[in-house]
Amino acid sequence: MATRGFTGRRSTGDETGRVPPGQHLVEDFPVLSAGPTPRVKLDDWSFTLKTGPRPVKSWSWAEFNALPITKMTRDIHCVTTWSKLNTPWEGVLVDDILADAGIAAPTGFALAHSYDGYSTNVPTADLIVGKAMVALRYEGAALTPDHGGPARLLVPHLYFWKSAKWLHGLQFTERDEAGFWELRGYHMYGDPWREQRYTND
Ligand SMILES: Nc1nc2c(c(=O)[nH]1)N[C@H]1C(S)=C(S)[C@@H](COP(=O)(O)O)O[C@H]1N2
Ligand SMILES: [Mo]
Repeated sequence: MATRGFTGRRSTGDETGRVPPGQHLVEDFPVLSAGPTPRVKLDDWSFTLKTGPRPVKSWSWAEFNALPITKMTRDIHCVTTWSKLNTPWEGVLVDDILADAGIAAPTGFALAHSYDGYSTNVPTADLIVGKAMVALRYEGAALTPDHGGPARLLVPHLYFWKSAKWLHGLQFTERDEAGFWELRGYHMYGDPWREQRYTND
C-alpha cells in the first residue's frame, strides 16, 4: 500500500474507479471490425426478432424508429484494452422491442445477428430491464457506418465485441450458442470487471 501514491491505479489516469483491470482510457473512438463495413440502405434495412428458427416480428427502418427512444450514457470497454467513459447513445431498449412484439423474453439466451455475417451471444438477463438497446444515434447524430450504422446492439456492461454493429436481428436460443468471436477463443460472457477476455478466463 505504501507505493500506491506513486505506482497505483492513478498513474494509468483512472481517477474514477471506472476503468476495469487491464484497460486504459482513450479520448478518441477506435473502430474495430472483423471485415469491411457493410453499407445498408435505410430502405433495405430490417430488424427481425426470432425465437429459434421462428420469426416473431420484423420492423422496417420507419417502424423501428417509431418505437420509444431512450437515451443511455455509459462507459464502454473493448477487449483490446481501450475504455471510453460517458459515451452517449440513443436507441430502442430491448425491453421496448419485446413489448412491441407482444412477448416476454422466451428463452435464457440470445444471439445478435449482423449484416456482415457477424454474430455474438448474450444471456437474456443482460439484454432486458434497461441494460441494453439497439442504438440508432451516437453523440446526437446518426450512427456512422464504421461504428455500426444504421443500428447496432449496445450492451455496455460487457466487452464491446458483444455490441454487434450493423444489427439485422436478435434470435432467442434455448442454449448459450457461441457467436463469431466466441468460436474463436473469446469468452462466452465477457465481463470486463472479471477480465473475461478468453475462453477459460
Ligand atoms: N457486426 C460486427 N459487429 C462488431 C464487430 C464486427 O466485426 N462486426 N466488432 C466488434 C468488436 S471486437 C468491437 S471492439 C466493437 C467495436 O465497435 P466500434 O468500431 O464502434 O468501436 O464492435 C463489435 N461489433
Ligand atoms: Mo473488440
